[in-house]
Amino acid sequence: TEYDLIIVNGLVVSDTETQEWDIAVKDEKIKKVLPRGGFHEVNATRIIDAEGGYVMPGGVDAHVHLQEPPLFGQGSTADNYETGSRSAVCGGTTTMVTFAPQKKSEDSLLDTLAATHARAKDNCYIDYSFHLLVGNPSERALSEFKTLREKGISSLKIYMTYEALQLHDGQILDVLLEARKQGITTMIHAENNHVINWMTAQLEKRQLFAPKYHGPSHPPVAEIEAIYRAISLSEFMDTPILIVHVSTPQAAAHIKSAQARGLPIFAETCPQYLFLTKKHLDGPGFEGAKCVCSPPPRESESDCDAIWTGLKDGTFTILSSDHCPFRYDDAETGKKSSVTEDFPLGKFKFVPNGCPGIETRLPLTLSAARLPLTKFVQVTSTNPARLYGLYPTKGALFEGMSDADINIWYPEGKMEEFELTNDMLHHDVDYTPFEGRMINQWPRWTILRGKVVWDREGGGLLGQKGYGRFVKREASSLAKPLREDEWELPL
Ligand code: DUC
Ligand code: ZN
Ligand code: ZN
Ligand code: ZN
Repeated sequence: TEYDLIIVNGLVVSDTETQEWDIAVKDEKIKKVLPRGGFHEVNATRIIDAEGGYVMPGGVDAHVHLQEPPLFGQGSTADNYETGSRSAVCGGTTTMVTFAPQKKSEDSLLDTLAATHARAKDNCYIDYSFHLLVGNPSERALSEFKTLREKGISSLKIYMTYEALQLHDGQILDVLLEARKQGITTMIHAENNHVINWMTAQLEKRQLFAPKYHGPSHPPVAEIEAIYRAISLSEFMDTPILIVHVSTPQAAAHIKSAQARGLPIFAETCPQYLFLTKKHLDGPGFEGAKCVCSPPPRESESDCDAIWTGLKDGTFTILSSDHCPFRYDDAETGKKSSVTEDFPLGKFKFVPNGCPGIETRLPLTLSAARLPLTKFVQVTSTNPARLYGLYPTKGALFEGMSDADINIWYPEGKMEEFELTNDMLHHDVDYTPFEGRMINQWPRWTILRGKVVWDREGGGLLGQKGYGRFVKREASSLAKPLREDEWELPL
């Protein structure tokens, strides 16, 4: 037959427009796109009738923690490459960029990359790449940036907080300078570790240990100051950065004004900061631990509103999950790791920071109906692909160029509103922080390189572990230094 698959009667949404197009797929690629009805009487192995539902490029989740050792409090992350990517595909994400974590005690980033490849290989349901997490910017590590680029890794992440990972400002400058030379984009977790430690000590002195005190231990100023500092260091080095998981309106304002000055400052936010507030950290007993992430959910709905506004106005380039799952009850002991007899509500400082969310990112956000559809596609697929050198193979549906990674949603009004519960999800985690929310969208079909890997009405998960492959990335097509010449010491 002429095509492997034709998708008809869809409303095709790209990052810029919505059109009544039909799409033909051949050999894993988008082969041809024609106005509705254009493939009438054309041969195809399979035809899917979208019945007026949205047809969008598959989700790209550029912030995912899988199979990581304890770095953010007690305990390792719950999902491995198999369960994490399985959860992703069941929620419409077809490409993920996870972290390859280099510990402070390790010297070589190439060793870190090789070890992470081994964890992912033959285990993924979706396509994947890695951001190298630089825990130790040794001379050796810095000298390896060039080889990383050659191996298809065009982004790094660094932390300004967490004892296990924190880099000081001089080390950050070392990383930014070498990243600039090699055309690498640097992601920064920006929170002030000294402020967090000081607040934690103040709270403990007052015998305040419950999960909800995670909130006050990470006050807005810790984020606002560190983000302003990160922007300052980026401007000094003329090196593009992406600030991950921004949660406060004031930090968003710093980012917006830097962007208005023309600086290559990019920012990310996550569903946690759109949907959760401090009241979710204040559940009965230890329940609040389910919403412990860093930065924490903020004060009120008006903070969430400001983050939605930042997505709409372009302050935030991407919306990622920051899927960083930990089990609520330990799988082996059935116990909560930081709860003891002396501390029946646990100690917030030991609760590992992070929430699961790789499967719920797209359905929750689309169901909220607070973004124009084109903006939704931009921040969840097209922009992460552009920012991290995957475009237009990923993040678009261009004839001859793009992989056939496609989500087909239910037609407007066809899906009854339903309650999201953890037992619907496919991760290896015993809760979701979004339990009980009413939603009205879920991908009906998800297609990865031409193969139907999720069919909600026809068996659910159809993809296979090992079908997902490593994608070599190019340099970012968004993030570039302002000046083209080499950085010179200002004298
Ligand atoms: N924040 C989280 O919530 N989890 C992982 C690490 C982080 O910075
Ligand atoms: Zn310091
Ligand atoms: Zn982080
Ligand atoms: Zn993270």
